[in-house]
Amino acid sequence: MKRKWWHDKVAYQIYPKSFLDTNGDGIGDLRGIISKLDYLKELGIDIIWLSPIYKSPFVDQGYDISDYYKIAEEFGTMEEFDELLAEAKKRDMYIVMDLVVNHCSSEHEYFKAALADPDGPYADYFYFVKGIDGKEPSNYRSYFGGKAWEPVPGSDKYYLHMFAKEQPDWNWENKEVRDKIYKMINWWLDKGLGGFRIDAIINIKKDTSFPSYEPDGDDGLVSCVKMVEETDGVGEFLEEMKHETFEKYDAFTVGEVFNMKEDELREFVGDDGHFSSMFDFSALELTYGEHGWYDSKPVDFKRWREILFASQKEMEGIGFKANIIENHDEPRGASRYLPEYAQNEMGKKMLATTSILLRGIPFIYQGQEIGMTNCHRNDISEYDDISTKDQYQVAIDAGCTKEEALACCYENSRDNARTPMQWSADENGGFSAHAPWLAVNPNYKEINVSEQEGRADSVLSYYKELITLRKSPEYEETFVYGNVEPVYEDTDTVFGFMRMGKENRQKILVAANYGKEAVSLPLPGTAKKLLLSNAGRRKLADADHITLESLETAVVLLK
Ligand code: TEU
Ligand code: CA
Repeated sequence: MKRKWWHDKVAYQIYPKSFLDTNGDGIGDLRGIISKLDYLKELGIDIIWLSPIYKSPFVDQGYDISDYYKIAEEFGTMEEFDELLAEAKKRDMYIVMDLVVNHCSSEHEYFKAALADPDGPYADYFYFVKGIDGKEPSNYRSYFGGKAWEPVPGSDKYYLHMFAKEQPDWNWENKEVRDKIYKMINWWLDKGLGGFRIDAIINIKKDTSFPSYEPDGDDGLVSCVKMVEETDGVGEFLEEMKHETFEKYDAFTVGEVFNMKEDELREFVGDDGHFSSMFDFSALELTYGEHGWYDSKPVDFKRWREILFASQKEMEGIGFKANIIENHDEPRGASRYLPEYAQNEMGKKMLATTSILLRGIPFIYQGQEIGMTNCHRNDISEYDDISTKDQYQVAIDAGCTKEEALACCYENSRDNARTPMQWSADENGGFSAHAPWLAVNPNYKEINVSEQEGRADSVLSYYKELITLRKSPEYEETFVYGNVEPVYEDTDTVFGFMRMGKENRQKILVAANYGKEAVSLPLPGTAKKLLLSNAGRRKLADADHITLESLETAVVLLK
C-alpha cells in the first residue's frame, strides 16, 4: 500500500449551523468555527470536515446548493472562509468541504433556466423526461418519500429528484455538466482545501432508460436505490472526476458510499481508488427497519461486533475506511450503540475506545467528544428535518400512534445529531445568545464542554488521551497500519481486538466489556504495560489475566 498524508490523521465533522453562533441570530457561523480551532487542535484533530456552507435555500440543510461559488449568508462571507483556511493552516489542520454534486437546489440558476425552457439546452443539464400516458416516466420513490419525478410546469416532461423535489439531479451523462462540476471543484481546491467529503455519490450514474421495477410498498413505488443497484458504470465518472480534480492536488476524499457492489472495494478505496477513503456504514444497517423507522431494531451487540470485524478484515491490504459512530444523518452513537445500563461516562469512553482504535481514519462528529445523546421531543412540529417528517408520516400511515411515531423519531431522527453543540451550562448551552434555530437538548446543563474541560476524568479528557495514545510515536505505526485481530469472540459481551505492529513485533490489546457483569479473561500474551484505562486503573494486577468490570475498557501492550 502506498503511504498517503491522510493515513495517520484524525478527523472531526462540523455541522456549521449547530456548532457556534457568534452574531446572535441563532445560527452557527464561520466565525464560531474559527474561534474553536484551538479547541479542536487541543482535542487532537487534524482534518475538519464542514457540512455544506454554500449558498442554499436550506430545504435540506444546505445539501441543496443554489450557488456553488458562494458562502451561505447565514454562515458568513468568503473572506471569513479564507480566514478559516488560513487559521487552520497555521495550526497544521486541513479543511475538507462537502461536495454535493448528485443534485443541486431548484433555486440554482441552471435549473431555473431549464424550467423556463424545458426543451432548451439547460433542460439537458438535468433529467427532463417525457411522461408515459400522462404519468411519471417510472415508479421511483425518492429517498425522502413520495415520487422521485416532479412534473415540469407547462410541459409533458418530468424531472428526476432522488432526494427532495427541491433537489433536482444533475445529468452526469452531459459532458458540459461534468466539466462545470470539475471546474468548480478545482476552484475550491485552488484555495488550499485539504479535500472533500463526497455526498450521495453512488447515485450519479442512472439507467437513462429509467425502467420501472416491482413496487416495494403499498404506494406502488419502488425506492430509487433499486435503479442504482441495477446500474453499472459509476466508476467511469468517478475516475474522470478524480483525474480532472483531486489527483492533481493530492487531495483527501472520503466518499459517502452506500450500496457499493462488494467486489468493488479495491476499485473504490484501494491504492489509486476513486476515493482516499469511504465511510464504514456497515453497522448502520443493524437498526434499519424493513419499511422505515417504525420497524427499526435495537443494535444486537454480537452482530455489531461481527459486522465491524468483517468490515475491518475486508480492508486489510486494501486501504482505509473512515470509522464513525455517528454523523449528521444518524442518531447519536451513545444512544444507539450503548445499552441502557451503559449510558454513563464510562460507557461513552468504552465506545470511544473501540471506535477510535480500530484500523481506519477516525471521524468524530461534533458533540461526540462530550458524549451528547439523542433528544426527546413532544410533537413532530418540534422537528426540522425533512426526512424525519417523512418517516413520522410513514409510521402514522402504518398504524402507529402519535406516541409510537415520536418514539421512532427519538430513536432514529437526524435531528438528534443536529441539536446545538453544548458548550456550557449557560442559556442555550452557550451555543447562542439567541433562541437557536433548533432547540438545544435539555441535558446541556449536565453534558457540556466547559464542565468537562475542567475535569480530568471527563469524556472529553478521555478523548484527548485516546487520540494522544493513537498518535504517540511509539505506537502510531501500529495503530495506523497494523492489522486488527479479533479476540474474545466467543464471549457474549467483550469487544476485543489486537492491533498487530510491523511483523507482529508490537501487539496491543483493546478489550471492552459491554456487558452488565464482570468478566475474567486470559490475556492473549503476557502484559507489558497498561496503556489506557477508562476505569482509573493504573496497572494490571496479573500479567496473564484481566478482569474487566461492567463497561471497563483496557488498552494493553503485550510482550
Ligand atoms: O445523505 C445521503 C443519503 O443516502 C441519505 O439519504 C441517508 O441515507 C439518510 O440521510 C439517512 O437518514 C446525504 C447527506 O448526508 C444528507 O444529509 C442529505 O440529506 C442527502 O445526502 C442529500 O444531499
Ligand atoms: Ca450566526
